[in-house]
Amino acid sequence: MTASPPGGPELPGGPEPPGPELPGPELPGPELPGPELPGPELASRLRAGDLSAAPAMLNMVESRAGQARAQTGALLAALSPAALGREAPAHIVGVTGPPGSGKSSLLSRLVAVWRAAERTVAVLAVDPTSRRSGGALLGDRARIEVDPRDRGVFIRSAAAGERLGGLAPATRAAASALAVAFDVVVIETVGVGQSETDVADVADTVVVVVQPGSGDVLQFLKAGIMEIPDIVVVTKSDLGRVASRALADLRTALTSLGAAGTAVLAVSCLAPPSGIAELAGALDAHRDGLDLPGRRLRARRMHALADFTVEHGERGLRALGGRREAERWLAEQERGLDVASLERALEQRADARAAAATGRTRSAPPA
Ligand SMILES: Nc1nc2c(ncn2[C@@H]2O[C@H](COP(=O)(O)OP(=O)(O)OP(=O)(O)O)[C@@H](O)[C@H]2O)c(=O)[nH]1
Ligand SMILES: [Mg+2]
Repeated sequence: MTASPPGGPELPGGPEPPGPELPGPELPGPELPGPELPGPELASRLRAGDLSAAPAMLNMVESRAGQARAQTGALLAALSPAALGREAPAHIVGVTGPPGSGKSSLLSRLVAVWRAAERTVAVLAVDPTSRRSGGALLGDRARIEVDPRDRGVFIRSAAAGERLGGLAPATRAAASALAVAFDVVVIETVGVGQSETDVADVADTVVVVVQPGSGDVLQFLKAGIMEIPDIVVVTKSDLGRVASRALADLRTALTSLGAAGTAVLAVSCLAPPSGIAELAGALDAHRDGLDLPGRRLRARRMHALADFTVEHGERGLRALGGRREAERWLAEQERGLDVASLERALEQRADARAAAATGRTRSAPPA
């Protein structure tokens, strides 16, 4: 008899690939897809709740190779609500906030609460270190800490999108695929403003994290730069008065904006942590009160538009009559369409509009 792997619980579902795949090093996936490429195969493993399909799925959606992109389309189609017969069951949570506000520290604590409740968790941390924004000062940045033997947690750094703090299409695809297999899917992004809007396209619940003494969020809220978050968290409440002051200011601001119902919570992640269970409760409460199909439908449409924009650029958007017009048109499309079908529909519309415009110029030369 051979020794069993240390701490490795037996997983159903056939031979396991060698090596512990969860949570894995926080490195971007290799450019070349692995042998597991076929999207439908990965989709059925995720549908069966096989969490070990997550790394291969991530590698596939992050690959820019043509074959991988086609397989990603097939994966998303196989995991669409039309194919599943329902929305993917996970709670997709977006966690966003300025660099160093304490997002990763908070997630370490939240993941522990979720795991204690036996909920499986996937975290996509959009890593801005290679980008202009920086992030917490090097060395001051906390990693999300989890038990490396725990196969119920999957943590991966995702590539940042083109825009500062924005979401790459791969992150949207990964989040919707992970939502089929995991109980909670978290997207951590740095920034407030654009990234908050992007993450709101994807997440069921958006948490904006601020640290005491930073007025950014207050200003963004008042200036209307930021949409009203679903939940605001003031971190580092161990700092005392400055934290309770931030909490009170945010509550006042939200009330004056007619959003008194938005939960504002204080947490501390220093041992012993505080406010974490309350936050987990507020997240559940938000999710319970949500029009989930409506939110996910919007997410798929925004995902298709993001993919289209990456593919065809600003010129493509202009062919659609601009972003607003594209969103308006998408809102009229059939509810059951998956992301790839929506993207194809956008492409056809852009082509048709471009052809019509050319026709007009030909038949009506300028006077
Ligand atoms: N006093 C105190 N410090 C904290 C708390 N939470 C986080 N910190 C510290 O704040 C710094 C930044 O924390 P992170 O969790 O890395 O913040 P982040 O928002 O994920 O940072 P980026 O990902 O770089 O944007 C670290 O030095 C943490 O130790 C807290 O509750 N209290
Ligand atoms: Mg972080």
